[in-house]
Amino acid sequence: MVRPKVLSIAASDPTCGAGIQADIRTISLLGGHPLCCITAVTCQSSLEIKRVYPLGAEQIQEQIDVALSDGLPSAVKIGVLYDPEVVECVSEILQSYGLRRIVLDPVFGSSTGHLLISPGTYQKIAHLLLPLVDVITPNKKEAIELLRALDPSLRQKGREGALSLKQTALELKNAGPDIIITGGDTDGTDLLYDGKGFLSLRLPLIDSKNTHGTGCVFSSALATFLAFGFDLKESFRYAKIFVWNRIKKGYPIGRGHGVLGLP
Ligand code: PXL
Repeated sequence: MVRPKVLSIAASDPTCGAGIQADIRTISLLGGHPLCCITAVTCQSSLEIKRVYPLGAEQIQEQIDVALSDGLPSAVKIGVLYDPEVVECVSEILQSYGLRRIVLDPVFGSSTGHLLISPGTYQKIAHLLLPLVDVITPNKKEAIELLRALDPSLRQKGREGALSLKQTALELKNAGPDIIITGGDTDGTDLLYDGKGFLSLRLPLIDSKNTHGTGCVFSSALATFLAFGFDLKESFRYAKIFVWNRIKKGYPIGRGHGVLGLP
């Protein structure tokens, strides 16, 4: 059996609920083979992120160069990119290898409020990376941050609060990629806009504390379905249902947030 390779470029989470470890669990469970490039090492428990040690552009370049010297992945998932230089480096890598089916989860911080990027990074992501990826998976807050990064005058104009989900997606599409705005932190509706039309998917919200890493699992599931050759709408449906079922099977790992059930 051949397993399609999915490259995850993301940060390490020692609790294995989020980040690169969640990506490895998700990609493997869905029948893909994970390739990994670690962009930063976080020190965290279920209660807190204590510290983040970012890796430099050189280390990221070398991890990818060596892993990809043996064959290219069928899809790519990008998570935490800590510094503007790393965003530049990853942008060059995507272009020089001609990588395809690229999913960007534009992580801003953890749900507990710990920043996972340095100042200026979101601007670089917005201007340099968005035009190079196929689809982005922000939640509503990250989507607004991306719009602000693209158009700093948005805040002065006081428009951002008034933007509907559809308007937010339409404006982000101007930067290039298809958009899936995830709504697990609002009403459970995820909205896809691919430049032609909207696809809104809603499943009942699950009342659970065991949701650490949901965004990572969703974006790596989406990349894996794309790697198998499903189109974006199919992959979106499958990834959403997959994540919903995995939240149902979530479990605690300590005194804080628990994780999704990924055997
Ligand atoms: O869910 C965002 C995220 C991504 N990557 C890592 C994380 C988190 C949230 O805590 O720790 C490594």
